[in-house]
Amino acid sequence: MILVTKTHLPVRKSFEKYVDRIYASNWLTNFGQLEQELTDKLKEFLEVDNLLLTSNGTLAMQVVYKALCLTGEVITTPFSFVATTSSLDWSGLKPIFVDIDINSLNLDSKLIADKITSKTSAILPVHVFGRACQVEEIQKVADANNVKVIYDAAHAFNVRMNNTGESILNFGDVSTLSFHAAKLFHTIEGGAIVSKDGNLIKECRKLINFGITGYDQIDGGGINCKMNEFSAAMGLAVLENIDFIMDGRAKVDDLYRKFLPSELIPLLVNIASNNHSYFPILLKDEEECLTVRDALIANNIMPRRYFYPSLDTLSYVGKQFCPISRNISSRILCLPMYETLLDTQIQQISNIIMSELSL
Ligand code: T4K
Repeated sequence: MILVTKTHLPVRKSFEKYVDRIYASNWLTNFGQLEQELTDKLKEFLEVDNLLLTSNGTLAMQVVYKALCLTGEVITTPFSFVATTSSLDWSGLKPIFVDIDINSLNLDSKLIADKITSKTSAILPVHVFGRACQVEEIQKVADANNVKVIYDAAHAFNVRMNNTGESILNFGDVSTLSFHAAKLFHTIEGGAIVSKDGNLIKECRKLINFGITGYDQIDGGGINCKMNEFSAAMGLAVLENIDFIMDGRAKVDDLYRKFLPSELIPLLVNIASNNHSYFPILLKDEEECLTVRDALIANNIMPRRYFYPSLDTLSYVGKQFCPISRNISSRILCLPMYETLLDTQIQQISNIIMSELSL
């Protein structure tokens, strides 16, 4: 079976060398030495000023909403994983959807201003599939309307601006990442909050540990979403192989582009690098999408409909309608993407797709 992705497992010895340190210290969670070491290594690797590890990417977002004291409405994209919307709902915030740009598949920055009201407290764009949003344009709208910008950067590990090499995580007020097992860099379950604002990260650090500020001091309402030491150990071991992972995925991406017609492959944005976190293809319509999917499944290949359904159709978001997102959602498929996918497998997947197309 070829699944849409395959967790990168470092060789056991590499993981065990960190696990041995956990056994030696008898310290399993609550800001341990490996959590600190991974924080430092990720800050250095990603070239960001402040980074706080969390237990997953969803709670990272919810902690940020709380730290920024968001209220009312948050403008966001309907084309994402459900956590982008559900995290708002869990925090008592109303998602207001703005449709996506057909090329980047990200929130269309030109449509944001029209949806801002007196209740809007923030904009929550997603760098979907690791493709950078129009960060400058979004910031202009946010500044003009005095609202915060939180990037759901769950897919955007090590994405950098083409002109400066700067991390995409440095834009907006804050970015959140997911380090789930299905991500190119992972800590089993995990996530991170990144911001240039050290005070915001300090506030988030308090919030992820129940609001505890000292031995017998609690300041405000917090939650528990710290990263444990076993997750940090996995992250440290995976980070040792990050070049292999990223180079391998770039080669898979190149081969798909060689075997598949460019009409199937959504345009890449050109302002930032591609981290090859996903390989989406766009079929003519939903019927063709399902035909291709079923043909792949019949051959034990499991692509995924990332992201279907369009989030503006969720039952709990009220009546909202984003036609471009609905259209894209109905005909997109993410093909298997991971560094150890074989050339022969990429060829086989491409052949099956080609045989089902009416090009
Ligand atoms: N924002 C965005 C834009 C996101 O995409 C996500 C998560 C979040 C926020 C929230 O972050 P977290 O709270 O999750 O940290 C998966 C992931 O669970 C989820 O993290 C991810 N996005 C989403 C896009 O994909 P599913 O339901 O597709 O997972 P699942 O179990 O079907 O796994 C997908 C594939 O990954 C499998 O076919 C094979 C591979 N896999 C998976 C697991 C669990 C492995 O090889 N090993 C594994 O252990 O959601």
